[in-house]
Amino acid sequence: MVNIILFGPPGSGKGTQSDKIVEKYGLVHLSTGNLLRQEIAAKTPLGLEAKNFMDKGQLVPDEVVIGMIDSCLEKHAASKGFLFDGFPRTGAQAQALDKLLSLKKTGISRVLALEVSEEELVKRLLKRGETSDRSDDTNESIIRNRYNVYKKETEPVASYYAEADKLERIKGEGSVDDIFEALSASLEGEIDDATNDRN
Ligand code: B4P
Repeated sequence: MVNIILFGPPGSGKGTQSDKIVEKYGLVHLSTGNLLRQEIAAKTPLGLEAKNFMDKGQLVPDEVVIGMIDSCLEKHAASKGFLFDGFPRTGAQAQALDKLLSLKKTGISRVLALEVSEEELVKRLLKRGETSDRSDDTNESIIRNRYNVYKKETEPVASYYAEADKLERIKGEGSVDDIFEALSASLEGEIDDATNDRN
């Protein structure tokens, strides 16, 4: 299995690039943001709880997202691998992911971290907020809160993967296609390596 994490602050292009990566490499896309928004749309108890946190730009409690990931891994047990988008976002989530993957005799192959300045992130998300129905994208102070939560709770997770020599930083500003090319260049080596390892 090849398991990739796409890491980065809110608005860095994780969702945008994930769609292109899963199409090219045939990985299963696991976006905790999308899964939570599906729960909200279906008005499930989990969705109603999550909405309270997301609307304020806060993280949803670890046990909620870890449970969602666990059931998705089970559902797609026979897949070639996973692309984790927006997960893990805390140290506890990173450790839980390692445990879940090791139970399946696999692990994280590579973490690609998109780097974008705060001002560019705010600009992108406010622009998306003009046309999307995402309530967390319409208010600048909520967007800045998401960024502050990222700096405090999520960014330190990068060093967890850097210590394991799995982290690669990629410039996330420029055209979508150029950024995808940089991600692909990094991934092709990784996916080839993983395939060769099995041979
Ligand atoms: P997510 O759904 O993960 O959303 P996001 O961080 O806002 O990034 P997204 O992937 O949607 O945006 P993208 O960068 O592609 O999280 C939403 C909320 O869910 C979180 O705040 C949290 O409350 C909760 N949540 C999710 N996962 C969680 C977890 N694991 N634990 C706890 N809580 C969790 O794109 C942004 C915009 O930029 C788009 O409009 C796009 O078109 C544009 N864009 C992309 N690339 C561009 C480029 N190169 N140039 C210009 N614009 C670009």
